[in-house]
Amino acid sequence: MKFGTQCVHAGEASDHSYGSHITPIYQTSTFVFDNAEQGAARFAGEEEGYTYARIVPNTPTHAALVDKIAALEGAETGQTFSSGMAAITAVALSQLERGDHLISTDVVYGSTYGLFASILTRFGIEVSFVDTSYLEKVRNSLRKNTKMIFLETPANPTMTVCDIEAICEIAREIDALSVVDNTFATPRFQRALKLGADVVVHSCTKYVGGHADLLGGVVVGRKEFVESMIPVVNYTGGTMGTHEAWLCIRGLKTLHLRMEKHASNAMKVAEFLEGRPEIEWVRYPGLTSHPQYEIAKKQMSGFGGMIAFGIKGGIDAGRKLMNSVELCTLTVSLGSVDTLIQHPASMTHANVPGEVRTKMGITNGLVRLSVGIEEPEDIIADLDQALKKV
Ligand code: LCS
Repeated sequence: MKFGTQCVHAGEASDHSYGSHITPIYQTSTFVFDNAEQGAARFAGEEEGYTYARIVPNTPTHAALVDKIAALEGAETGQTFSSGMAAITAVALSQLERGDHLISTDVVYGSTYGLFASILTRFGIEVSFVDTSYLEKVRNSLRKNTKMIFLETPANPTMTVCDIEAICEIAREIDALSVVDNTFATPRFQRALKLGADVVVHSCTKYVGGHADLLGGVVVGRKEFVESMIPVVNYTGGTMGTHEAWLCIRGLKTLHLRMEKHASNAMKVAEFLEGRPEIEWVRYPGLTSHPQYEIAKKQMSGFGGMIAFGIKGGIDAGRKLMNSVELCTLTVSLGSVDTLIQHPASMTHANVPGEVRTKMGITNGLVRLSVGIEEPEDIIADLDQALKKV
């Protein structure tokens, strides 16, 4: 099946007891056993089936979502979580231990930075933040104990792109696990597993859900890898809500259509911004001016809906712009059907120390746009009227 058909059909689990067309919401915390022997067999892992909604495989609604997203990413299987951060935490806690070394893209979502820099290090895990857009910097940061390379591409919020195929090859050479946060690109535009990654993570809060009405996360990869996460999944309990799982299934049915519109709108908005005298620079992977345009073109089949830009006059001008938009919404998060604008240095990445932010290129003048699926003329008209007030 082609991608768009998979979005609509993959994983759908109609209920035979009543003949429901759509995958039902199994809004139950626990499952009834036919007899005591069956309960024991399920807990012993001798019989497949459901036991308790925190315990893998959670509920049939969760299982249907796993099947759908695994199909879209080309993975064997996966696991859902209560948020993107719960998903990343489970990957790290299940694979790393004291004395191991983690290499992470230096520009990552603020909470991912926080998890790696201030929580994993407390448990004796060494962490290096590396500008993964330079292969030699990745090679130079390898250690004997490097166990995982975590990539975020395009990176939040600078839109820096790194070469997934080349870095996963480096990871394979040293037997380290490669993990790609595919939240920005989605499987519509970037198939990280095909490019050689072992594991893909998503914040489902963004394009997977697609409507800014849920929190969720997912991890996909080989069956053996996903099974290796089960103790951490079951014992830490970052379980996705059943209603959220159902909303994600519903969201994914239109992922292909939404992503195509997000991307075509973003290209138009990026070109508009690049032509404006008030704007200092624009970073969108689809612009030839993007420093890693060639890599983006090689590994992405579309460039997504996220744009970063710098405005002349720095943060004061940026604040004026954000306070003057009328159609665009001033809020964090991303990947919703509506256009969102925010200031990473004081919002999504406020927890990253100032000097680290500056090194990452998250300047005080950087403004981030999550371009929605409205008509592009209206988004551009709103930015135009707001820029005139700056
Ligand atoms: N990975 C990326 C690339 C993200 O952008 C985010 C959240 C996460 C993981 C974590 O996902 P969550 O736990 O929120 O589901 N990014 C956000 C942002 O840029 N604004 O608000 C949240």
